[in-house]
Amino acid sequence: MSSQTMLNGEVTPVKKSRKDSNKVTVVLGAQWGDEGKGKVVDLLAVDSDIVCRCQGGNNAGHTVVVDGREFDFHLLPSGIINQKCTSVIGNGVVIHLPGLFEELKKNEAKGMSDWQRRLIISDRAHLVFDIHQQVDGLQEAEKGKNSLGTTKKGIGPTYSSKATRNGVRIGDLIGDFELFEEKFRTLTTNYTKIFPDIQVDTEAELQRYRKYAEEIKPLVKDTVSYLHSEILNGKKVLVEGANAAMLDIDFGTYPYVTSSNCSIGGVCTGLGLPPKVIGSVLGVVKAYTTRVGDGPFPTELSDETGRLLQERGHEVGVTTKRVRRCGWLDLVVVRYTAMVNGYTSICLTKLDILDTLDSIKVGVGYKLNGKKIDYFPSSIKELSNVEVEYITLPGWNSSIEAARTWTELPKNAKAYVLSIQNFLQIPVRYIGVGPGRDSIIDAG
Ligand code: 2SA
Ligand code: GDP
Ligand code: MG
Repeated sequence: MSSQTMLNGEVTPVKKSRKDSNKVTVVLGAQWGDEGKGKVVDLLAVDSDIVCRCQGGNNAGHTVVVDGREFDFHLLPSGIINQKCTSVIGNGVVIHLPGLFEELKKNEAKGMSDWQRRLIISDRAHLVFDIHQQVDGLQEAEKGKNSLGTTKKGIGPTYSSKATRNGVRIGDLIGDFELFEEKFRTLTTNYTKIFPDIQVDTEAELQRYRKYAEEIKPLVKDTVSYLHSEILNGKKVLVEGANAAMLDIDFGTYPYVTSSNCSIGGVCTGLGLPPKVIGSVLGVVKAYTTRVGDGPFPTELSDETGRLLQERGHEVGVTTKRVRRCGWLDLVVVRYTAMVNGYTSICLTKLDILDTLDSIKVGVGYKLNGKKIDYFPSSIKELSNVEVEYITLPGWNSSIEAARTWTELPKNAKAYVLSIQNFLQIPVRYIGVGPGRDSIIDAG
């Protein structure tokens, strides 16, 4: 029993729920994305009842490998293949319905069944229309050499529509269709005024969306109340962050970012969860760094080692098939994102990709104009000009793919992990040694 003082001064006892200790687990990308969040979510889904996406759209590409079969998820939470989990697409997500249905069909063909019973979509989530995707492409083309390297999935334009209050939500689609039609026509009229080259067959789109409305209706819920009551009922909730902190619209390398909050704040706003229900925050860190798209990347390697990481790591965009830029692990970046996200533990992925290196560098500090800096630059110009201070660690020159316990790792691999843990002062809980579901060490 706890107590609470009421305004009139009387003390009223407040019943403490038995389930007040039931906390939500969050998985977040700690670099520029593609750290291997999908695989970790798939692993943690085993002990979860509900897996949620809170932001982003089908720009994301999350890979899960089960018994040698590869699944790629874009809008669907990676927990969807777990038969006992309910998957929630939260209010903060932007949904391209043709893309969602295509993704469902593709995964059904790979053996994912019974998803209708396990998928819930927020009525507050915004819709990405084809017109948003066209605008994304046109805006990128207009920027020319200053383009951002977006996925052209319409993410930026849709979040813009949301912010300017011209957006159309799932709830509009399944509600009064006349109102939906009005909103859709306003959106397309506005866009065709700004971009006369846009191709849109409004009548055909409306017809298509009338069909989608029927298909989507059984899946739509007020996910805010749903999640609150399920948490109170003791259900275990897992949140899968998409993209990553360095792509966060506020904390990332703006403007070379995506258009949502991919850090911890996006979990609260994208699902309607109060901070007090959040328990562990797992930061997923790749053992080196990659970035797809434009923007500064202080530890980037444009040499043989960069190519080796790209090839050994199969570093290719899951959504766009673009080759990812590769470089050394940058702990200045991870320390900064740890500050924003408050990781309670780290999952270090793709350590196996470093197996063949004689020595490995890790970025541990930045200098500007010869002087060490103790902040993470917000200016692109500054970040592009930092001089990275590295430490060099010896490689282990052997395969760690078969290791399943901490003790099975070679001495130098352990030293690499420990130096990351010491620098960040955050426990490294999991270590990825291969793409498969089982290729992970739980260091406890
Ligand atoms: P957008 O499309 O507006 O979100 O693009 C803005 C920037 O965000 C980057 N971005 C990503 N970076 C890494 N991975 C992402 N998902 C896919 C993947 C990417 C792909 O898993 O590989 O296939 O290319 C992702 N999504 C967005 C993007 O590159 C821009 O820099
Ligand atoms: P996400 O966007 O963070 O979910 O990551 P992606 O799926 O875009 O990219 C991560 C890639 O690395 C995928 O191809 C995964 O199958 C693979 N992967 C994840 N963890 C490991 C690991 O520990 N070792 C190896 N070799 N591959 C991994
Ligand atoms: Mg990805």
